[in-house]
Amino acid sequence: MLIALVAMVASAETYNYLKFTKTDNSTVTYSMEGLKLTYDNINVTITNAEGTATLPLAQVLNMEFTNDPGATPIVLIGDVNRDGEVTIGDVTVLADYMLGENAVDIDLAAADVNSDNDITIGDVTALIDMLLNSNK
Ligand SMILES: [Ca+2]
Ligand SMILES: [Ca+2]
Repeated sequence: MLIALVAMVASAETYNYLKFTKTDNSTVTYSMEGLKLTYDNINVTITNAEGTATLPLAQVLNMEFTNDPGATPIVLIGDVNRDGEVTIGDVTVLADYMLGENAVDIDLAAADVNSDNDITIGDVTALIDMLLNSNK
């Protein structure tokens, strides 16, 4: 499977998107820009210029390359300032936003670190926790 996957990626340079069909027949499409796939026995991890997403392999029915638009934007949770990584800079930007600096352009989906559909001080705390844990 690994060899097949690598060959598919290598031959896919003319395609713009990679589409996964899941066992429930829903599909997710990812931009090929900077695309990299890694997987273990449980998950396939899709990394592209927009971020990283993980799909359980058990849910993947089919994978195909396509030129269809409509790529699913990948949200890197915690990357509030959308620079592709989660750093202390994201805490600063999120804190600025919390302080009412509404001119601050943040990625609201990425800022909802604790996934309660609201941007609160709890997300700042969760983001700091995330950073502390990633530095262990
Ligand atoms: Ca960032
Ligand atoms: Ca939240």
